[in-house]
Amino acid sequence: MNTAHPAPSELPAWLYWQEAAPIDSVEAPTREAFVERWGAPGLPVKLGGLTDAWPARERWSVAFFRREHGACDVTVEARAAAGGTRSVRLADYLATLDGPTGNEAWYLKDWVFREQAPALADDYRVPAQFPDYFAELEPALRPGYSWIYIGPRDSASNFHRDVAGTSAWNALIRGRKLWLFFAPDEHAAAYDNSLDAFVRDRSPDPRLAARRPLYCIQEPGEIVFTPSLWWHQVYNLETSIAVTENFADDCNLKHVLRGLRERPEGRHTALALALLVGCRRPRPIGARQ
Ligand SMILES: O=C(O)CCC(=O)C(=O)O
Repeated sequence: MNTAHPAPSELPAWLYWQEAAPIDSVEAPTREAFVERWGAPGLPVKLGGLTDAWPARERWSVAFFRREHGACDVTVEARAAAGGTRSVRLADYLATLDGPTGNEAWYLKDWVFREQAPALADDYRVPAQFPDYFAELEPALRPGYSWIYIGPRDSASNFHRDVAGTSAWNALIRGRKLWLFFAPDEHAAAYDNSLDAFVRDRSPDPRLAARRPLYCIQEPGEIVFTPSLWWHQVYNLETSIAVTENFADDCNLKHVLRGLRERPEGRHTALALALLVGCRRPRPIGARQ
C-alpha cells in the first residue's frame, strides 16, 4: 500500500498557480557565482546569509518606526485600484496594521526614506553581489532608487516590471512575502500594469492564466533578486517590512541605458552612466589616446 502523501504546498490555497515553479534559493554566493548563474542570464534568485550583520535586522520593527519616525508624512496605497492613495503620518498608518485586511489593506510602498529619515540607510549594507554604477555617479545624477516597503497581511504590490530597465535586490526584515515572476519572453509584450495575479475566486486575466510563473516565499533576512524586465507581483502573507534598491551593473547595463533614455528625467543619468562605463572599459591595444 502506498502511504506517501504529497508534501503540503507552501503556496496559499487561493493562488491560481498551484503548479508554479520555485526560483533558485542559495546561501551567500560569491559575486562571480552570482553573475554566472543568475546576474548574466537574468534569472531571479533568493539569497540567504547576506543580512545577518545588518543593524536593521535587530532594530526595524513596527514599534521602532512608530517611535523613531512616526512624524514622517507618507503616502499609502489601497490594494483595490479604486481605493487610490492617501497621505498619512507614518505613526497613524502603523497603528492600522493590525486592522482589517483583504482589499482594504493599505500599503506603504516606495517610501523614499533617504529624504525624510536618511539615518535608516546606516542600518543596512548593499551586498557585494550588487555593485551599483549609480552609486559612483555625482549625487545629483543618481536616480535615488532606494525604498522601504511596510504593509499589513494581504497588502500587495501591483503587477509591474522595475523602473528604467534596472534590476533590484529586496531584503525582507520582518514578515513573509509571496513573489510571482513572469519571464520577459514573447508573451510579456502583452502584459501591462493593470494585470493582477492575486485575484481570488476567479481566474486571472487570460494573458496571465496561460503562463506558468516562477515563485518564491521570502522569509526574514532573505534577499530576492529581480532581474531587469521581469514582470512580477508581491503579496504580503504577514505584516512585512522590507528595504529595496534598484541598480545598474554590467549585467543589465544595456537595458538601463535604454530605459533611462526613454525617461525625460533620466537622460542626463544615462549619459553620465555611459561615460563612466566607457572610461572604465579597457581600450583595445593600438586605440587612439
Ligand atoms: O515588496 C513589495 O511589495 C514589492 C517589491 C517590488 O516589487 C519592487 O520593489 O519592485
